[in-house]
Parts: sequence; structure tokens; C-alpha cells
Amino acid sequence: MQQIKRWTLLPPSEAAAELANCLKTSPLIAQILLNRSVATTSDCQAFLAPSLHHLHAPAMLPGVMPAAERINHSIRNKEKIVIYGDYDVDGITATAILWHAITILGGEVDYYIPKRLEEGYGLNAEALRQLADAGAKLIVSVDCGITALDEAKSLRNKNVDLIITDHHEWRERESSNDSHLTAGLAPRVQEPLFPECFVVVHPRLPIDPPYPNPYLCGAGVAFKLAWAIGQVHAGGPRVSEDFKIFLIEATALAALGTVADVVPLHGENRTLAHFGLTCLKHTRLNGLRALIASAGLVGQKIDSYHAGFLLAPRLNACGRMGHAALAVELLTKADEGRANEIAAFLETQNRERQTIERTIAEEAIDQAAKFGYDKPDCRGMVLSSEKWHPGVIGIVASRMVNKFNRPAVMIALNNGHGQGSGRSIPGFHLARALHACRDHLEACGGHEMAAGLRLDSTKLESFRAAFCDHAKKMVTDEMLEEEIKLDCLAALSDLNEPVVTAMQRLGPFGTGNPKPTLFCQSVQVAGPPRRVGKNANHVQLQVKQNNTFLRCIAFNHGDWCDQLQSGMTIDLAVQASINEYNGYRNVELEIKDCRPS
Ligand SMILES: [Mn+2]
Repeated sequence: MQQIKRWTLLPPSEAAAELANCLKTSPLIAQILLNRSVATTSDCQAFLAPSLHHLHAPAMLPGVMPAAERINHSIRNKEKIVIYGDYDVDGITATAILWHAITILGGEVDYYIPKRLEEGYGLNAEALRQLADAGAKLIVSVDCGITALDEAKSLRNKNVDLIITDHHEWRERESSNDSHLTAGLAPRVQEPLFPECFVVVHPRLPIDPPYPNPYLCGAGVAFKLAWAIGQVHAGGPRVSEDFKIFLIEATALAALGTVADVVPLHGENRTLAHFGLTCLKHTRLNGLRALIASAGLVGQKIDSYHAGFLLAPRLNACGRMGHAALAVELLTKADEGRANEIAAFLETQNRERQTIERTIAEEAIDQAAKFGYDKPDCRGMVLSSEKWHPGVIGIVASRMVNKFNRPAVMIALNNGHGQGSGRSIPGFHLARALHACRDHLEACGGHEMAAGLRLDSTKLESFRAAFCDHAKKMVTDEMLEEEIKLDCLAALSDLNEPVVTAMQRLGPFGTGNPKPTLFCQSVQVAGPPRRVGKNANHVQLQVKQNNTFLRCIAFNHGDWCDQLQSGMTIDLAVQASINEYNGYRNVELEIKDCRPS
């Protein structure tokens, strides 16, 4: 009960009772839906019963039909197609989706994944030239390429078409040299936007009306393109039966990309994640089966937590540590034996990554104290070392943000060069912050919550000063406190099994659709709390309100054990779940925060 978190109870809506009536559900569920801006009866019904019919027609995605026609042309004429992917989970799954789609339709397709540590992110001019020289007639980028207009020029006079499919922000092309990132802003309409390529497929291209889901991830874009390829192949909006089965299976890959890329889980993204996570359990894809087995998840329901924290890191591990092409092989060509072999290798790479991550985190925490970044007047931190692995610093940056609750940029220095990766807190746009410090950087880019940079080591100190200065101006006192948003006030007796089961159907949870957090006011500690877990770092206790008793657990709060005494009255911020044991289903509360009543 020491660290201070700001509790914000979301204002209860007068519409909740009536909505609950219409939906025949509890007012609690109705309030949670309203808190997520799902307000009309029909939107709520769709939310409570997701259907693949809720996905937008592929043809609505800008650029997708010309791309699908062009790819079908290559399939028919046996032209060699190369998918140019990316080394993170979104890029890996996007590559696999498109590879399967083209393979099923009889096309000749291969993939190219850049090496994270050597080539870095995006299209590489030399690689493009080599692919062309090796006979590629069509190159399709997935999850990258929108910022690679200069690189695309290397395909001039090579008789190769380039299709770019991406979901990242791009830079406006302007005549003045004051070009700026368009992160979050609508790009100025310019025709053609990207003259170097055959066509660009991107959910935020400026068309009228705009595509309804601007937050599609790279794998989502690839999924929509695969669907459109199947439609063009079938000569109409209905794809063949085989292809339909493939598309349903491919939602599992799209779900992994969606969860791993932390795009908001509402609308189409939530639909894809919902079906994909369900499909994962029964997937026939060798690579996914091997991956699920190595994570110890065989036969289990897989939710967004499992996908994001158990499956995705395994797929990411080889890209971070070496070469992600192996992960793509796992999800494409690998037969059962090879898939198990790759999955076992990914397992060792992931363990190694965890060890490295722990070491870097310890050094980073020491360094933060040395710079005084833990002091209240610090609004942002820049940490660096010659010893850090550039593939792992991004994960450690997330840990630093969790620990210190302020934006963190981690830089791996090597031979006079620095490669940086940063994570942010809500309200501080990191990509824009880096852009504001661009005088000290060689390159920067990314999103609001995560971004990357390159710099010359001699500019490290001036960058640090500029970044910390910028953060000081932008980050308010309030932003430094961790906020817990409480969906509604709940009596313990409200949290019965049917209500909690209904609550779980609101998932998959993640960015844009947070797990419901409830405010339980004035509950009594019933009996002495006890420490549990391997290192006794968790605490378990019973709470009581009137005649309702519920079991609670607080992870990593073993220290509360000494502060909570039987009979005490406390307020809780909790997330409810169902604990299944020996055929019994019991409601259990996870305590996120706790304070004296
Ligand atoms: Mn992506």
C-alpha cells in the first residue's frame, strides 16, 4: 500500500440500466460496454457476439484490389513473387499469411526477412536489387516499406513491380526541406503518393470515405489482402471452399500479429483477435502447434495474455538474437519434425534473451539512480551502454516505464553509433518527441507509445539534454502517477459466477479494450492473509462484505501481508476471474491496488 496510484472511477452512466435491460445482462456489464464507447444496442450485441461477418469487405481497404489483381497475374503466369517481411511478430505472421495464400493458389512464392541487427527495419536497396537479380518479378512488402521510397528506386529498370503493404506512419513528400513526420495527422492528398511502386495497400491512405479501421496491423493488412487475392482468383466476392477454410485458419496468425503489435482491440481488430485466438487451440499449422506445445499450452484456452506474453516472445526471440527467417520458416514450410526442431531452438533463444534482459534491466536501474531519473523532477530518461544488446533494449525500456512511470529511451552503443528504442506513458507522443530532438539524431520513427532512433555517439549527451528538456515541458505531474481506471463500483455480491463469466466474454483484452477493473468499497479482511508463490512474493486473502466471501490474490505484493490484518476494512481495485478446479467454478479477485477504507 506504499506506492501511490491514482484511482479514477469512471462516471456511471444513466443509460446503463436501460441498456442492461435491452441486452438482458447485468448493469455492470452494460456500464463496462459504455466505458469502452460501445453504446448502441446493436453495437453491444455485435460486441457480445463477435462474428466474422463483422469484418469489413476487403475491397474497402485502399489499394487492395489492384494489388490482388497484380498478384493473381503473377500466380497465373508463374512469375516469381517474393514477400519482403519484417522481423517482429506482426511482420512474421503477415509474411506467413500471404505466403500460404499464394501457395494454396499455385503461385511461386518465396520470402525475404531482413536481419534486424545488420540491415535494420524496412526495405533495403541492396536486398531489393539482389531479389530482382535472382529472378523476382513481383515484390510484396508486408508490415514495412511505406517509408522506403528512396530504396524503392533501386528497382528502376529492373522490370520488377513493387507492392507495398504497411500500416506504419509515413513522411510527407514536400518540396521544402522542412519535412516532418505525419504521425497521427492526415497526410496531404498527393497523387500519386508513391510513384515508385505499383500500388500501396495501407489502412490510412487518404481516400473518401476512409477505411473504417485505421488501426489494422501488418498481419491484418496481409489477411485482408489474402482474402482479396482469393476473391479475384474465384472471380467474385465468394472465395472457394478451400480458401475459406484457409482464411479461417489464418485468423490465428492475424491474431498473433494483432496482439503482439498492440493495436487497439476493438472493432475489426477485436474480431480478428477473438476468432484467431479461438482457432489457435485447434490449429492444423505445424509451426503454431509446435510453438503452442513448447509454451506448454496444449489443450488450453489461449487468450491475449498467452499470445502476447508466451507465444509472441518465442517468435520474436530469433529476430532479436539472430535471424527471424527461421520463425517464418516455422510458420510456412516446416513439416512437423522441422517445426518441433525450430520451436525447440526458439525456446533456447528466448531463454537467452530473458537472461540478457535481466542483466540489462539491472544495469539500467542502477544507471537511472545515478542520473537521478528516479527523482520527482525527472520527466524522461535516456540510458545507454556499450554492453547492451540492441535487440533486447526495447523490452527493457518497457520495464523501465513500468518501474518509473516516465518515458524511457534505451540506447545500445557500438563503435561510435547508437541504436535506440523507447517506450512512453499515455499522453506523451514518443515519435513526436524524438522528432523534436531530430537535430541530434541520424534517424527516428515509430508510434505514440513506442519508437526507435539512430544517433552518432558524440551526440548522445546533447540528445539526452534535448530529450529530457522536451519531456520536462510535455509531461505533467499528473502523467507521472500511475492511473487505475475503475469501471464501476461493485458489491462483492454482484460478482457472482454468471456476471464474471459474462465479463470475460468482453475479451480479448488489451490496448483499447482493458480488462474490467472494479471498485470494491469497504470490504473486510476475513482471516489472516498469507504469502504464496515460489518466493512467497504473492499474497492471498479472503475478503467479506455482508454475507459474501471471496478469495483474492495480489501478485508481487507479498509486502502487503504485514499491513493487512484480519478485520481491517479496505477498498480494493480488482479484476475478477473464474477459477476452475475439480469441476468447480469459483469467482476469484485479483487485487490491482488496495488502500485503507
Ligand atoms: Mn507492425
